[in-house]
Amino acid sequence: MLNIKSSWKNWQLLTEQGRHIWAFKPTSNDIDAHLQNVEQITEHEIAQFAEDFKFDKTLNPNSADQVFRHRAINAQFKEFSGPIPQAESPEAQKIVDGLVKGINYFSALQSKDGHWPGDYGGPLFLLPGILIASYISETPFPKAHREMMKLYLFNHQNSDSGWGMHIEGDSTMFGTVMQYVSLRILGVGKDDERMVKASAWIKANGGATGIPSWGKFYLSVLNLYHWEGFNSLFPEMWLFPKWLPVHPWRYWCHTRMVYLPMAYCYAERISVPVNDLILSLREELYTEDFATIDWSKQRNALCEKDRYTTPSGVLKWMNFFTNNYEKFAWTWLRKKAIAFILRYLNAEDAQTDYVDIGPVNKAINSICIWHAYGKDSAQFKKHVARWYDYLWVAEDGMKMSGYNGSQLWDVAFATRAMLESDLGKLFPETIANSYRFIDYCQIKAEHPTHAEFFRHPMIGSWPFSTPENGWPVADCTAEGLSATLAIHQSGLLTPVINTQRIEQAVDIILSYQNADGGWATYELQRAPKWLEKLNPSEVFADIMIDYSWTECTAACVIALIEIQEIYPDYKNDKIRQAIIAGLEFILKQQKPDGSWYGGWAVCFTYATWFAVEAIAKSKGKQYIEDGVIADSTSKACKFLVSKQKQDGGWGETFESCSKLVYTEASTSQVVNTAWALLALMAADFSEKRVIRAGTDLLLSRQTPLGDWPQESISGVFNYNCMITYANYRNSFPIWALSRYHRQSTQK
Ligand code: LAN
Repeated sequence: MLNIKSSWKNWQLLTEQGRHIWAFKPTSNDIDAHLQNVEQITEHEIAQFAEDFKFDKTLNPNSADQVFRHRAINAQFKEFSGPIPQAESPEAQKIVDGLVKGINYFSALQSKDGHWPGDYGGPLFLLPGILIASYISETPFPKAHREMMKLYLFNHQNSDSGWGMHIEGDSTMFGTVMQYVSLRILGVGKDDERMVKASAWIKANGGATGIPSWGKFYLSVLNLYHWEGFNSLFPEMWLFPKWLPVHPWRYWCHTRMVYLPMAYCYAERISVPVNDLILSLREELYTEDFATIDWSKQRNALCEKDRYTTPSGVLKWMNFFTNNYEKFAWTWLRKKAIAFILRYLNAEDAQTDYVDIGPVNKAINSICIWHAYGKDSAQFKKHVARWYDYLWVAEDGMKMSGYNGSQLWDVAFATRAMLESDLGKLFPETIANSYRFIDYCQIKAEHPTHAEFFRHPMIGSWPFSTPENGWPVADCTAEGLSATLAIHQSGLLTPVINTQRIEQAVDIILSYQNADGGWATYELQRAPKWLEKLNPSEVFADIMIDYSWTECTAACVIALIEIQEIYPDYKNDKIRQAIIAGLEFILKQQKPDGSWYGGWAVCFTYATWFAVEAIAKSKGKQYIEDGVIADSTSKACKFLVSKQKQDGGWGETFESCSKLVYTEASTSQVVNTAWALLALMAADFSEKRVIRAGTDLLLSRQTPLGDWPQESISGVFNYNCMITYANYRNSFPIWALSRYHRQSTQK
């Protein structure tokens, strides 16, 4: 049906309870069995890769997940066979047809275990990390993988020959040096024309001494930079008393879990032995002779193209102290710190079944574990097996995902989107599969080492990806709960998630509320905001503590309001208070122009949808005054209407996130359009033609099978790095159409 290039057929996605592994010509569908086999590949097949993974970044740097989707569609797609409900008018019928087609198409992408696999690439500093881990440990990826990685890296080279932090970004020193080194590790020669130009880009921009600190870290491990030129990570800080506001247990968990293994590598001054490749790279990356570089002067050197935040005076002062401390660090104290860090690393690996919290600590933990226990250790082998969980194949090659997937998150949105109108009930099998997955993902036990290593309680919570990852997230719990309630309310199946489990989820959500009334991501805000002054990364903002966010708060408030509707007797007062404080937090975040800034997707349309959804849902329930609700939502609608494009749609670029001002895309984007529409409909916006223009745009972009095109990148983290959410192009248009259908048939 869909045209599949021959190499695309050879790459198959194996899935098991949310875990995904891309396998080249697998002989078995069993993931563990497959990982035992070294893939065989011929020269001819390699040559074919170059043909089949040709990708033109200048058309759109975002791949459309065709390798996965085309196979799934050809294998599983069936035209909708049931009778399509008849609407009252031809105009209404168009919505019904588009919606049924959209859900039918999306259902064909669902895997047997109930989730929606999808591309979660975008950042360009992740694959280099895992390649460096494989290089230092002499554990190369199979040839087929290596070839695909090369293609990916070259496919994302910008026209100025450099690379960005992420696929849509302008070239930076971080992006360029990391991809350059990765390609050299993968065996590309320095004389390859593309490499010659990339090396020239690096030198023209001052050379690799100006790479940001995370790059300085990786280069030091590779012996391409000197640890002396790296600000001390002061490993002893892990031995601080817990009450100190600067103790790292208080950091945002991602920051904590990245600086932990970095501190181990720093304390051990890990670096690969010099060899021909390293010697050559030392010449390819710098404008001056490597031997004469004054390393201590490079600690704060930074290429201006990379700068996003500027280190504070407090941080500089602290660096002065810790860098000097290195000169006379007490051996016994350092040993004690290293021992603690290693125990913590092992605990994180065990708690996550070696998935780890994310792609960065996954790579660096692998390096530490290899260093501590060796290549043949059971621990290191378990790490290696999980490297594959993070790899993804699309028509632009093989990339590293920003997580081990977005499984639970996507299932929750897809399910809620489908069930928003009655038409979702035409797909009972899809819903039943989703429910099985949601049931499977809810976390049912604490880890034995949970309290010792600063973990927030998690029984009853949902993670973003899979239960193995095992890091509960506040808003993922809320989405998991809302999806569960939507399924229970649909009456399509007999509930297995019982009242006790629902109450556990509610309790977890309550336990996550911050003193400011908002909800953060994985944990409570554990330290004051001034800790941000110690942010050592020049490329990310607001990473030191877990902040309350509009979207996370809105998701939690929405789930709690639903709980009050369905389980009015459960902790009624407490939940009521939580909802009120949450709503007040959201109202406080509204900008004078009526919009909200979104921290986890692009951008104002995303957070405005979440906020309006929560506020509008509270209408008539006496949590806050109805007048306040009306003011806020009408301002939000005014904002959205002011951003509607001529063609009826909305479109934002990623620069909305990094620049903090609404930045209009040149064309409408289906995902932004869907968010804007969901907000307007939630607010019951009276000018229906505004809404109809938006739904018409969605329908006009729908493909004959029921898909939508992959347009610009939708996700973001830490303001400055973008991330792909491949399933958003289906779940949100479906959701917007469902809501339109529901509202127009209700009245
Ligand atoms: C995610 C993905 C999901 C996201 C939402 C649930 C959407 C959000 O509402 C809360 C925050 C959360 C859980 C989130 C946090 C940061 C993550 C984990 C990511 C964007 C995926 C990748 C990113 C992680 C930090 C990437 C590694 C980079 C570092 C700077 C460590």
